[in-house]
Amino acid sequence: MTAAHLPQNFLGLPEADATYERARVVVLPVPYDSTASYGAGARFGPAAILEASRQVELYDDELGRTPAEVGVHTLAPLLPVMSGPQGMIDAVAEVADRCCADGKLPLMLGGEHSLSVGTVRACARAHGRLSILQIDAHADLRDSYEGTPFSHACAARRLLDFGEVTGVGIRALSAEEQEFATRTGRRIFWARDIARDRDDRWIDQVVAGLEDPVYVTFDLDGLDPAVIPATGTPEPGGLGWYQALALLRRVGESRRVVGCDVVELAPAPGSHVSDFAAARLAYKMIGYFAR
Ligand SMILES: [Mn+2]
Repeated sequence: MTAAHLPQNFLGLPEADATYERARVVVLPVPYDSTASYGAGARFGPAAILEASRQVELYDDELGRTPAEVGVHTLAPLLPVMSGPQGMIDAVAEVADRCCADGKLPLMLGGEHSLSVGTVRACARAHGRLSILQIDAHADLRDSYEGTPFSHACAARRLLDFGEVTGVGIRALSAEEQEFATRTGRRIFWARDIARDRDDRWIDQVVAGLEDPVYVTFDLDGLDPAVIPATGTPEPGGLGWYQALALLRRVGESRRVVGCDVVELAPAPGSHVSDFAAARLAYKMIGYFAR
């Protein structure tokens, strides 16, 4: 059997086990990166994650169960909207609206970070004001960037319309973003502070500041690039693999997560390290959030 004949869904599940009707989680691949400012290629992220996900072990040794049993359906990749990022965000929101209305947990695979505005908007419409947890190297608090308020560099600023945003792993921002963050009292857990916190007390502090319902947006550059080197705008430092998992697990155990995303994988030819880690992370999120 060639790759083309294997199921194209997340985790390569048999189609009968991956129907929309019985799924608790709906995976929404969005291959789009029109506002990328440095390394483009996030448009290839969803396909790389889906491909790598076939190699992910379905049994989770940490949780002692098989998270895929909650039902995981994968939608067809969303076609790019040529009118620009705002139109693309609207298209994401429309699909995510349906998932929320049907009681599903949407898991969006980007694609650039601006797409999170679409899933967050849908989750806020369905569930009310959100606590948004943003794992990211970048504050993404610019009001506008390269002529558009819907750039990836403005993602967190746009998310503020739908609830409080807590940034984790942040280690790159402009003076204007710093000023805005200080003036408006943004909750930011700096990567440099997390690195010095040997007891991981920051995790308690992050979770304490989150109120139900919660949305988790995971920009992969929030992780140390030693874990996932293939992102459009890598930054040294950042969360280790087990630090990230510990945070996500605690959030899932103590809060109600209504939606999530994994964005900004820009696959590097010749290496599957990042693709596989991103797929594994997305499956970990299913295990922690969809119970
Ligand atoms: Mn980022």
